[in-house]
Amino acid sequence: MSDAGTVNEHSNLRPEREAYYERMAGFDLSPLWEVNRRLVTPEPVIDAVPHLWDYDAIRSGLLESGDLITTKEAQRRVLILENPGLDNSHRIVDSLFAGLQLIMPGEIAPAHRHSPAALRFVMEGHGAYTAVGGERSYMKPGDFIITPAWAWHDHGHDGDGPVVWMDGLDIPMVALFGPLFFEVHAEDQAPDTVPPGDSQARYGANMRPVGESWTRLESPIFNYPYERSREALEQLRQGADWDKCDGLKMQYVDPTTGQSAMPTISTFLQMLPKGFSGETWRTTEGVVYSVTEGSGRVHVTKGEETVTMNWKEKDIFCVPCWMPHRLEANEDSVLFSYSDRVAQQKLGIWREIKGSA
Ligand code: 1HN
Repeated sequence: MSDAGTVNEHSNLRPEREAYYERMAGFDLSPLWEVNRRLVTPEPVIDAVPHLWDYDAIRSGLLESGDLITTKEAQRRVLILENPGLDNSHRIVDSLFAGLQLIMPGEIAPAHRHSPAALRFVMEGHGAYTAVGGERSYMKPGDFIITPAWAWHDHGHDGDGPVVWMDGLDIPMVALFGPLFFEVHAEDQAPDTVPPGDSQARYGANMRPVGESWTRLESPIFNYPYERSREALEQLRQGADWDKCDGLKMQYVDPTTGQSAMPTISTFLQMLPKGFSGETWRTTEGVVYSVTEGSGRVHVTKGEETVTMNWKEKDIFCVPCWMPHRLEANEDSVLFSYSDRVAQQKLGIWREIKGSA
């Protein structure tokens, strides 16, 4: 691999080289030495920008979609969170999709399955359920729910008032490799084959059935209720040694392995105490934050520029790959987040720098 210096030294050969490149292009070949600096950059070059979606500002527009299209017609009534730097490519950060989904009382979002995996994080409302792999689970604000790749799932709502959740999917990762598959179920609702609460009872009580060897890639728990995760944070804060960047940050895990609850998406819940002023952190993962409680600020540096985004309950914001950022909290705050950390770790490419180093 020659470097740019070598190219310059022989710049008198420019016309011959250009002619050569053109000839080789005819054979679908191109010279690495002309593109290597752009192909493998010394540091990440990221088009995605840090951005915040103000829930109060978008909520009425989201609810309006309920009058414009039914869940039956839409299949899923979702507004996609488009990163302003990524050209409407349906990504919130390079590797992840995010959307806000609305379901109204009496509606059914019909059963289907797809190769991308999904997570739900419930924003508001009561009475909606999701059925995953034949088991129904009612969704409450703050609950984190997994829909594994290629699992049948449908949603319904037999309560009152709108229910909204955030959808997080690994669509861009799957699209990069190619194997996007989608299939609609013959019936609107896949048959209930497992009694509600079954997976919690089997795997969510610090026990597991004897004699079973689990072979799935994702956690057998598919609903992580907020009240339990929140209670854990509340208990831990008593003796917490707060992380200087993250406050008190917990990762959702598969109880049978201790590994990430999902194979491609890492998921976290963290508490920042009132007055928290975090140190700078940078990581190669793209992160999506959803504010569960409280308010504060995040300062994110992209290139020469630092932006400050003020967040409050239900806002969603993203921090793309390798952008130094730090969190501050005005009051006791809780943040849910998801990222591509576990996928990067499996590929051996994940990095982080914590503190001012
Ligand atoms: C999907 O199936 C759901 O099942 C939500 O609720 C968002 C975004 C893209 C493709 C499929 C759902 C989706 C999706």
